[in-house]
Amino acid sequence: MTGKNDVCVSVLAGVPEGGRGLVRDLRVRWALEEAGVPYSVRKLPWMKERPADYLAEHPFGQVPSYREGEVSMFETGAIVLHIAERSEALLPRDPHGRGRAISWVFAALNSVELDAWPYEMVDYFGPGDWIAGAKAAFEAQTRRRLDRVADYLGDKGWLEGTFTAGDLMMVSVLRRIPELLADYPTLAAYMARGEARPAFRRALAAQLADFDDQQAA
Ligand SMILES: N[C@@H](CCC(=O)N[C@@H](CS)C(=O)NCC(=O)O)C(=O)O
Repeated sequence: MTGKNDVCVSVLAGVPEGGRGLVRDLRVRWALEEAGVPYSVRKLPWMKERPADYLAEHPFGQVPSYREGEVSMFETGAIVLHIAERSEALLPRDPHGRGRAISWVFAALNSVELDAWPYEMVDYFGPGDWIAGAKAAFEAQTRRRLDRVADYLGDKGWLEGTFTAGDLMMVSVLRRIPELLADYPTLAAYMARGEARPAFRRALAAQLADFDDQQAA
């Protein structure tokens, strides 16, 4: 039976091998698991034109989008914060803790991922002489961000002491650049702590289970 406020998340029906476990609907699935909210998925094919009804829901045609009754959202940061409103496991109720958690969600996306993304993507534009130089420059910029996150984390378990949506997003971003974490043992351990959370493991298993092999090529 479906209810009017049931949650539905759009996901990809398949991606190439290297993308499995990294598609961004995982962040939303993880938040839902932490908050104890059940959900269903709408599967979209990899690299295909999106129907008009989907573009009305997600203007860029990407995943994930999120529906909950009359609520229709896109962008992982916005969706995760929306889910976090439901659960103290993700967003502390005290104003200071809440403000710090929200800040870290934006920091993960708009400071760390913003710099890590060109580092990750530049390989797709190769080969070419400029690629190696660009890659090194993007790596250096990403490392400047990682230096600061590692310093701030120090020997704490989570960025602000207890796990929040900010950690969920930061761990999700770090998972895209594991090769750089070899030089950051505390960040590698932090990422592993995130990945060891039962809610993360359920979310990852669900993403992998939802891939349809015929469309994964
Ligand atoms: N800023 C967006 C990025 C979403 C995004 O890049 N989604 C990828 C999957 S991980 C996607 O749908 N790629 C296919 C495309 O861009 O058409 C968010 O955080 O939600």
